Amino acid sequence: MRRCVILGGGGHARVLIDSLLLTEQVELHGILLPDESLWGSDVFAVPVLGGDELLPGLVEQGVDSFVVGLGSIGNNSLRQRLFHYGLEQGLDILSVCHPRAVLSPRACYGRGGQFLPGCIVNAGAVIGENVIINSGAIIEHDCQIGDHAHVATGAHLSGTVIVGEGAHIGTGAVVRQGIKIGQNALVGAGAVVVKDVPPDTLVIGVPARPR
Ligand code: JB2
Repeated sequence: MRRCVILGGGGHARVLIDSLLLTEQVELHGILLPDESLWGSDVFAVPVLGGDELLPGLVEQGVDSFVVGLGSIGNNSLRQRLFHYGLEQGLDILSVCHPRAVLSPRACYGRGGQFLPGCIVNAGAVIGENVIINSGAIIEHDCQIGDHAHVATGAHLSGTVIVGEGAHIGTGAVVRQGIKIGQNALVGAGAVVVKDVPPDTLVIGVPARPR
């Protein structure tokens, strides 16, 4: 059985722990986070051990894997940094797949993907590394989702949408088929995207426009 630490212990980590406990294939050794006032507490009985600096010592104690436990709404750079930090310690990054996620066997999945309750990834999709497909999100056929991107709760991507590395698709957003969302772009909650979104651009509204 894998022995895993979770980096982060807030709202997103609570959902991940729930999924991991349902699969029963991982021993959750502990949580690392920077807020000293929470050290010694727990999340669903998983102990908060201390800060990220503990990680090399935990590896010596037999921890072999990690999960990036933050949602980092609107800015995926911290998730990206923690992904590389864990790998640099020699750990494997675990994927998290809720038993009620629907994942096509004819899609491709990078390391560390997180597939939360009720999400759908359809045939031919290509999902990068360290991607979050949050609860109820739909990734239609042949979409491409770049590394470190986050498709938030209930967002719907129609077929053949391309999402760039580090982009964030907000809660309940809808993206028309064939649209390209640039690297590190941010699509606001509830937006309806009918035109390509350039890199590093925030779009909001219906239809979505740059702000
Ligand atoms: O450098 C760090 C670090 N910075 C913040 N290293 C580690 N290991 N952890 C870090 N954190 C921790 O991330 C904080 O101490 C806290 O435990 C957690 C952030 O929690 P928060 O609840 O603020 O955000 P979240 O990213 O877990 O969840 C947000 O995004 C989800 C997608 C929430 O808005 C959720 O409602 C949402 N579903």
